[in-house]
Amino acid sequence: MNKIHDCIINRNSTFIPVWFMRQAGRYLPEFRKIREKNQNFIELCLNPDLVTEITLQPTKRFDLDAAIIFSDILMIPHGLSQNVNFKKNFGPELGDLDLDKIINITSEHFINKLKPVYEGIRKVRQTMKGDTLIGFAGAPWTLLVYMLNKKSPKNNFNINTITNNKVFVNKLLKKIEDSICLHVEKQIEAGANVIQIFDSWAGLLPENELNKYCYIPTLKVVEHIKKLKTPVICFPRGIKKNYINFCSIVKPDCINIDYEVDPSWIKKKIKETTIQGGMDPRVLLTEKENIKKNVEKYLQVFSDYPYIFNLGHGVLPETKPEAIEYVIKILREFKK
Ligand code: 1CP
Repeated sequence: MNKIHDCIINRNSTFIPVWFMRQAGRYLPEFRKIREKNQNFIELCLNPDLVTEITLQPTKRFDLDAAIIFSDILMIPHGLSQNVNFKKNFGPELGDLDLDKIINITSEHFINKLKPVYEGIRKVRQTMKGDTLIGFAGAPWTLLVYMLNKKSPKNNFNINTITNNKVFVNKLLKKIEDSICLHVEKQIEAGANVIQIFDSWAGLLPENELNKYCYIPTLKVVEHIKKLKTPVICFPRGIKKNYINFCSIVKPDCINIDYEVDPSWIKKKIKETTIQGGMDPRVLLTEKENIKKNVEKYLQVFSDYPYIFNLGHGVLPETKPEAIEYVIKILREFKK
């Protein structure tokens, strides 16, 4: 049985399914081994055999209810022919952006460049049978930020570079929206049966720009995914009380909350959307007693509400795999 579908679509709250954002990756020794031998990250994401192996690594170790395809949100700029490079201890570095060139990239060209991603999904699906396989994409705003800023906005980002270039930005945003729709459609066709949209930098937007850059562009993507009869989870990280507006405008099937959101508060405010995540990933770096206390807090709050256990952001690289195992143990043994 597909427990994630049951929780999102049938709103069954008797069972709490679990998976972790960034569950396949840097904190797993078996991932690091593969990564050492494959220095080019984009090429790794375009190797269907290794994508299959890495995607399945956490499902072999842990009792998880979903796998998420091993890929990256920056595969879309790569598909649009913007150079993407991952530098050690620096993060992503993107090349110059030629708007005319990007606007003229055809669907065929884009799909052709990302074909190995879809091939990887097909291969994972063959092994997973009917289980949940999550496909994903960055939200339009977050991709716009990376494509224009050309590196992580973590340390330096000036919103004016975006709002001062309206004509340019509107054209690029439209191309990004269309590319996301195409990319998720291809993932679904290949076997992804849930889609998550990561808006990791939604929190950089001032409140008066949320509608234009976050809600409306994401709504277009969500409506497209709903037409494909596939459940969609949205993660507009860092928008604080605006999670409520986000849900009433965008209407995703499921909302992932970050660790700044009070779980009891959002449960009271949201009626129709399944909730996912929330716990601070830094909790996993602390002692067992504290992990238990925090996991049980979320399980208690959501004991009578459709909820998928996950974190309020991705698993940190310094997390011990035993911490993940411990969370799942607490969850499976939890009595309401
Ligand atoms: O070994 C390495 O150096 C590569 C590290 C790495 C990994 C393992 C990157 C580079 N991406 C990934 C995989 C990845 N990225 C997944 C795999 C599936 C899984 O969850 O297990 C997913 C879902 C992502 C999504 C992603 N990439 C997001 C959204 C989620 C989030 O964390 O906010 C973002 C913002 C990215 C960009 C990116 N890719 C990689 C890094 C280090 C970053 C972040 C850079 C920054 O700080 O801005």
